[in-house]
Amino acid sequence: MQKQVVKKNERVEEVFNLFISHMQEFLKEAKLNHEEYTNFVNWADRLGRAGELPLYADVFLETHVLRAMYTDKPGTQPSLLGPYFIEGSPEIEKEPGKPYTLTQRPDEAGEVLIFKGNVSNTDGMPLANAKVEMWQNDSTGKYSAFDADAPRYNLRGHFFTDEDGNFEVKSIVPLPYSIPDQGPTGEFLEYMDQHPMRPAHLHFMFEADGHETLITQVFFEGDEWLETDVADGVRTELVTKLEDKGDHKEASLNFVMRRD
Ligand code: MBD
Ligand code: FE
Repeated sequence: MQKQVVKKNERVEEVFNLFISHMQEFLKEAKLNHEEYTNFVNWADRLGRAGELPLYADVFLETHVLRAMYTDKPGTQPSLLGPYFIEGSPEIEKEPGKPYTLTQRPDEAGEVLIFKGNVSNTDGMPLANAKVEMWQNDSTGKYSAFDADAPRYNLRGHFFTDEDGNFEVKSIVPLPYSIPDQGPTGEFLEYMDQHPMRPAHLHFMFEADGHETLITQVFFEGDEWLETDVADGVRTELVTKLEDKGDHKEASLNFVMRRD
C-alpha cells in the first residue's frame, strides 16, 4: 500500500496529539478490559461500514463544537448542519406576489406551512439578496436523498431575500425525526437508554457577501422532543410559534448574521 503523504500541519498535529492523549486517559479511567476493548473496536468498525460515522458525529459531537464556538456570540445561534445537507439544490423561482415554494411533489402530503423570515446583520442592517438554503423532512418524517422515497431534491432548495431582507416560503410542516436506530448508532442509543428522536425542525443556511455563513435550524414551541433532542441542537432563540391559520400553519423567525 502506498504511504499517504501528509503535509506537516501544526494545527493537525496539535489536535491529533490532544485526541490520542485524551483517548489514553479515557482508557485508563474507564479501566477497559481486553474484551470490552475488542467489542468497542468491532462496534466502531460496524459504525463506519454502515456509513453511520457522519450521523454519529453530528448527533453526539457537532453540538459541542458549536457551543464552544458560538455561545454568547452576537447574532443568531448556529445549530447543527447534520448529516442530511446535500450540495446542488435547485434555485426556486418566484412568482410575483407569491411566496417561494420549496421543491415538492405535486401531491406532497403534510400540513401546508408558510414560513416568513428576515435576514439582517449585527449592525441592524437588513441583508438584501442573501442566499437562503433550506432543507427539511417530509410527512413520513424522512429526508430526500437519504431515507425518503422521493426525488433527490424534494423539500430542498434555495432562494434569495428581497430588498428589505425578507423572504416568505411555502412548504409543509416538518415532523419530529427519528434518527436511524436499527444500526450501530441505534445500538449505542439502546445501551445509553436514550430515545432516537429530534424535534421537528427546518434547516437553513444563509450566505451574504461580507458575512459569516450562518447554518442553523428552526424549531416549534410545544414539540414534545424539544427538551430531550438526541442531537442537542435546540437553542432557545431558535424556537418559534407554529400558528394555526385554518387551512395552513404559519411561523416566522428573524436571523442575524455576523460580519466576516
Ligand atoms: C437530523 O435530521 C439532524 O438534523 C441532525 C443534526 C442529526 C440527525 C438527523
Ligand atoms: Fe435534520
